Amino acid sequence: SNYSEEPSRHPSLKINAKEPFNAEPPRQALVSSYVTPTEFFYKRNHGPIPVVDDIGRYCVSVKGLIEKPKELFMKDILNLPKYNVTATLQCAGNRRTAMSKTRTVRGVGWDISALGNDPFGTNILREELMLLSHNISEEEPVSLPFLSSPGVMVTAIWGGAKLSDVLELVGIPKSTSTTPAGGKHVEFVSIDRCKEEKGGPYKASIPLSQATNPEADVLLAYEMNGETLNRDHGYPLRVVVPGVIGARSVKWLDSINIDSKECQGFFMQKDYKTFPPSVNWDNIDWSTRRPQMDFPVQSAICSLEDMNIGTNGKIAIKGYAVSGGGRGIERVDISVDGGKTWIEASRYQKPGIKYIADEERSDKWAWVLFEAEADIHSNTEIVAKAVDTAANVQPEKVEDIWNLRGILNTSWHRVHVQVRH
Ligand code: MTE
Ligand code: MO
Repeated sequence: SNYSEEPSRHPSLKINAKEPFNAEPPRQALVSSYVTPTEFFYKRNHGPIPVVDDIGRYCVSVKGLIEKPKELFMKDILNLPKYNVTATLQCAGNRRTAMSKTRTVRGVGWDISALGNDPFGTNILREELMLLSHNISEEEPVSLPFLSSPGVMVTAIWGGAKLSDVLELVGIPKSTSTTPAGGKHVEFVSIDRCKEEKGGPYKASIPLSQATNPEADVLLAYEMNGETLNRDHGYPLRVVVPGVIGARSVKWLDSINIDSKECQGFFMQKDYKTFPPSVNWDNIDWSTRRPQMDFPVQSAICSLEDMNIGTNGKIAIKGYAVSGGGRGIERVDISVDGGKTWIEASRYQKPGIKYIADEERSDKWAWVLFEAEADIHSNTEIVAKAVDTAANVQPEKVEDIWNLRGILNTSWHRVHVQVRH
């Protein structure tokens, strides 16, 4: 591994780990605009950023269960119709810190003094350590801790070719949501190298039915926010799978593989799965669960951190809400008394235009920003919860959805406010 050619990054990013580089923007930066400015994109990596300096020779090989395997050069991708899709990418570990604080894993079998030997300069929480010791004892590669507050999120205008058009070039016909799927999968393999794959590339897959359906808007993106994709985010080409956890949007694409089964890589089979609270690192059987795809309904308050305010403070409560699978946001409820009573926040995607959860009039793959105002006179807890168009609602307590890998913390988002007298 070689970290000597990392790109430069914005100084305001909160760095969770340096090598591989993992960082998130301050939460206020997230709600300052609907489309996240490129420098505030979160960065989630598992190895050094690859260097692709000869774009003329760069190609993606498409192979596997197809009649005409093919090498696609950048010019072939650029020749296809270009689509701009506004989509939110959210790491499955978004808001993990709060989940880590709530409960430790059962059957702790490692030395607490490992905390003093923190190689990452962060306060590694208990299940992250469990993961480390588990992986070490199994002689598996070490997975780095990745703690995060609500910032592992980005909304961008991704520009690129539709995967359904790319697959048509190699003879795979387009589908609709009612076409029989045939059970095949499309695997994306990266150029990068990571420990979890024992020095091999990062990879993931999605069902072929999703890949060939133009309506699913899966892109091979070469642009974000109207500019050439930068190195941190996958230059020259990355996959963007709208509506599912960020882990499936493979960066630095090297090859596409059509297979009869799901990708067997670490991040599909040994990570990014949820387990019931009874499962711990001693009794875990990864094969009992499917890889997580869709993101459940989520929201977070970004205009406030736990803080002190003056008396009679009017405060603005702003944040984001988003669901997976293209579901819209039906409602965002705000409480300024810890969840006893609620008011409804206003919602928008385009500033000044009321959001309507309707595919024709809104960006179905993107977050919705919300806003409410309140008068705070005493110490309290401010809470946000969202409801999506399928009437899914965020769970109240993080304890109820706790899972040992610390993913998908979508519990009510709470901010504590103290009034100074
Ligand atoms: N692709 C490659 N090749 N390597 C990676 O480490 N990380 C994944 C995904 N794609 C990753 C990857 C994860 S877990 C997330 S959340 C997103 O990329 C993060 O994308 P970003 O860094 O562009 O924000
Ligand atoms: Mo992620």
